[in-house]
Amino acid sequence: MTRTLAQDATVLGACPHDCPDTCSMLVKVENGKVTGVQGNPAHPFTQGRLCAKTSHYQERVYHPERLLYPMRRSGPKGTGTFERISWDEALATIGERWRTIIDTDGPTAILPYSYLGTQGIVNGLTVGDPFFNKLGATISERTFCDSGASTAYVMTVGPTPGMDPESLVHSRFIILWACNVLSTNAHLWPFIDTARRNGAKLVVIDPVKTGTTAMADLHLRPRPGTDAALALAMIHVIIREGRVDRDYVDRHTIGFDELSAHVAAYTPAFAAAETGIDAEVIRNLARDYASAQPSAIRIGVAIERSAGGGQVVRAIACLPALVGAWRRPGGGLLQLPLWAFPVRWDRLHRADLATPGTRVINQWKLGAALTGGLDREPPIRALFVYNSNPLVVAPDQLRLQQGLAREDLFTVVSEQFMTDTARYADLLLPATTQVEQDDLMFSWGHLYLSLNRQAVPAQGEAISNAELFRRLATVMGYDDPFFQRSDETILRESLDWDAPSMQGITMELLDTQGYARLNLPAADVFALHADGGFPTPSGKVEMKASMAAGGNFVLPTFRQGSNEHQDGSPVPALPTYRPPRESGVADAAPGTRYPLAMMSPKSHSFLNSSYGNLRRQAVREGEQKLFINPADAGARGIRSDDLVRVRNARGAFVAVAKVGDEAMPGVVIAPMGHWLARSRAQATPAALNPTVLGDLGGAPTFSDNAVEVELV
Ligand SMILES: Nc1nc2c(c(=O)[nH]1)N[C@H]1C(S)=C(S)[C@@H](COP(=O)(O)OP(=O)(O)OC[C@H]3O[C@@H](n4cnc5c(=O)[nH]c(N)nc54)[C@H](O)[C@@H]3O)O[C@H]1N2
Ligand SMILES: Nc1nc2c(c(=O)[nH]1)N[C@H]1C(S)=C(S)[C@@H](COP(=O)(O)OP(=O)(O)OC[C@H]3O[C@@H](n4cnc5c(=O)[nH]c(N)nc54)[C@H](O)[C@@H]3O)O[C@H]1N2
Ligand SMILES: [Mo]
Repeated sequence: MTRTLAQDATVLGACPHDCPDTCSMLVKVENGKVTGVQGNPAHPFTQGRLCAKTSHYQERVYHPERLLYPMRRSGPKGTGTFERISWDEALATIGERWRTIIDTDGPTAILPYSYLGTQGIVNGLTVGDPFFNKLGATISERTFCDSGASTAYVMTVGPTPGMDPESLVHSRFIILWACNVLSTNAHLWPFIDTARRNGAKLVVIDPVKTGTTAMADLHLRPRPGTDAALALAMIHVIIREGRVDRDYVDRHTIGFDELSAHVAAYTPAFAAAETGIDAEVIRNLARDYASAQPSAIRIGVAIERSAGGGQVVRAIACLPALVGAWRRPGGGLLQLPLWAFPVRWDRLHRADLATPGTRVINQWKLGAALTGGLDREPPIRALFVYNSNPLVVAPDQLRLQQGLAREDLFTVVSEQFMTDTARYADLLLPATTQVEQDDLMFSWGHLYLSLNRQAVPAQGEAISNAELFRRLATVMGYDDPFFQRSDETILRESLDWDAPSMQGITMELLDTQGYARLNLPAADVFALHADGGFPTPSGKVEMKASMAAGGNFVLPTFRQGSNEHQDGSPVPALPTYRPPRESGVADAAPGTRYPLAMMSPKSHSFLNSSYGNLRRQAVREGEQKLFINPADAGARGIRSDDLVRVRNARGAFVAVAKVGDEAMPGVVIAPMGHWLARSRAQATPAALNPTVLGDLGGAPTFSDNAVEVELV
């Protein structure tokens, strides 16, 4: 179906970004151009507001540096010199180069690389999967975000939406655990605020002082990656002091007796030694959390970013059942309500098109994969990047730069902008923004589907990701009509419209309202597990995880995965503390003995590395900063605004020091998202980040990173 685009209109849209809030947007079109966007006031979660990233989305759309035409490299790799070519030439070149590579090295010499530049069902995570599965390319294992936490969560409570975030208004006690809500999940804040005004207590557990921690009644600052010790000590106290909801535990959990014996060693004193938080504070936290019902825990994605990050979530996921928090609206654990959406990932991803046994490379290992470091045949000869900017978001930046600079590597990048990664492309393909395409959005932070309608024609010769893969399929001669499905068909086929959660939702409703709440209980009565019914093998909360039985468990979702990210150590059936690998540990792994722990959390005005090149946001963020505690700064003769070099064995970058108590002693913070091309020493915090994966789900260990800092 082709729609005529109005010259003047307000079009119902949805934010495309990889963020829990998935805002419903009103896109104002005047004379055929977007002149402004605003949050949809009718949307119960967006509530009429957009954020520091997207409130002027038109500046992204009409930015003078938008990539608008296919281009071919005309200078050395990395310099960003390109000349315009036609789409026909670009596609023919790709076809030719790929066929030659397939003839000599086989299709696994081609590596796709993508993540969530846009999150839509049509153009997002899985858009290229059927094509690359059919091609027989190496499978790129995407464990960028929350796959460690998700694995742990599913092992414990199953793939349940758990809580409705809107039901937080009913909570009496809220713990935000490794979650910087005011920056990364801002539209959740009004619900927390309402709860607080109703008398709820807010605890934030974060090593860093942030805008969010400033709002807390209690801010606890554990050393990064020691959270499991804290959670296990809470369990210890709750059990030892008889604060368990016995009835709930007896009826809806398995493994309580084993857990009870297991946590004997996890005393508050033990946790105090590991986390640096006073034992009495830990006892009181456990008491208040248990007694103030309903109590809620919101975990951030950052919770998974250390060697034992998966086990942190295993321990935390046991807590709500222990105290019976699931009984009432406003109680339980809030992770990813994404599990509520009946998306037909199998249909989108088409694993059935892949040859069984196809090589898998984890995305965190791109630097090694391109430089022969994985020692696997055939070497990667072609890289195809879309929806991602690995040079800034992936670790091992130095090696990655070397790999991308390889003259014999044929790199294609589909982008909206000349990102750091794009500068290394042989061919650049222009991509549309959200106002130039249709898409359907699920959410990982609330329970509404949103429909995004194209508002204006595509700029220049930019095309959507879905169109890109239709064209590539034609070039490669794939005549299965599946590869030519229209956006509208993909959109309609991607949901299970017969699912109970979709009852009452139609395309027509989405088209007129822009969004629709899944057919689930209203927030006021949302207590899915008041009477158990967890989607685990036992139907209960598995404190002792049956899915750990084989010593290995891989999340069965849309995330392409393999077993290869497991580090070989068995997955313990009971939540078990695993100390950080590098940060703050005396017996750290060899080559990792640096005195300070570095974290690189999200920046308020950037969306991962997106918006790093937009003036409004770049001005707000300023230069790359490094927050450092006065004790650590003093010992190194560093004062605020001094330039410092942050280094470890993997690399170094330069930042402006900010001395203060935002950072706790022994911990430094380098917010992520700044672009390499705008950095001082051609490096960003990713240069220091380890490629070591966490204990579950191939999670990154970016909060488990030891460094040294010195004056430049
Ligand atoms: N403004 C903005 N919003 C975003 C994004 C963005 O880039 N910018 N990115 C989006 C994406 S992709 C994601 S995944 C989410 C992430 O959302 P969050 O998980 O909230 O993001 P972070 O800022 O990485 O981390 C949150 C907090 O966790 C703390 N933290 C880090 N490691 C640990 C630890 O080991 N223990 C504890 N207790 N705390 C720790 C950090 O200090 C930080 O303040 O945000 C989304 N929203
Ligand atoms: N140091 C550090 N590193 C991290 C994290 C961290 O907290 N610290 N967080 C990790 C996490 S949680 C995540 S989710 C990842 C995020 O990693 P990515 O998903 O790679 O995030 P972005 O940096 O936003 O890069 C997305 C790119 O896609 C482009 N894009 C947007 N829309 C489209 C489109 O429609 N088509 C095409 N072809 N391109 C498009 C954007 O211009 C942008 O350059 O980063 C991870 N890396
Ligand atoms: Mo993420």
